[in-house]
Amino acid sequence: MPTIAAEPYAYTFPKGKLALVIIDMQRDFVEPGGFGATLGNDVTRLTAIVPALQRLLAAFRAAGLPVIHTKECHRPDLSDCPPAKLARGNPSLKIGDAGPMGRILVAGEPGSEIIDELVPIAGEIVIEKPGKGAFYATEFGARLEQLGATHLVVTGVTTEVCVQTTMREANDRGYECLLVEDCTESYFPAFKQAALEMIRAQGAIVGWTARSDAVIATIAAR
Ligand code: C5J
Repeated sequence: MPTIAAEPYAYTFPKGKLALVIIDMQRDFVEPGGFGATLGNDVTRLTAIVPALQRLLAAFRAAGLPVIHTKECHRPDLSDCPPAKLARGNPSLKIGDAGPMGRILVAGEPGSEIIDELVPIAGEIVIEKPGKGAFYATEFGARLEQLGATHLVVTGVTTEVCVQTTMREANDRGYECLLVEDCTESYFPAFKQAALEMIRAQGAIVGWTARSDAVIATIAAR
């Protein structure tokens, strides 16, 4: 089986079972004026991963492997946004309010779109999710089953929120997950580091972590 150098030990996957999952690389999280910024975060931290993520995405595309993008966003009438989520954090602009990139975290608005550098191409799956985890109230699980994917290379933002939640949901459903260290980022460096360590602790209790170069080397050699 193909093997990727990873922590806490080598990650193996059967051919034809691997998919790339890119979590929430949306303008609302990485650009000023979006959801991340309204919560008081320094969003510029997140763009550092874009070049590595572009290289990883290109490797999956070149190998003809499936790619799934997710977007955290809500219906325009906010019927899928729990009142608790709407009120949480006392943000300067709430979900659904008009901001510089359209209504905050609402599907179809410019802020909800994936950044230009990583924009999905024809054939790639895009999942709109109302929660932090990609499985909750979406067709993500069904699409993975259709693809026959059992092994997920997970990337995106933010490490300790939507990325980690999705990995935990996937892990409980029996998926083997690998988090790409230089293709995920947090507004809080300490939270990213803690999430990486939590995931791979106790013999990969949630999953593995690896650098993008190691993933690309294995994908390209298949
Ligand atoms: C957050 C996410 N942080 N994509 N969403 O609210 O991690």
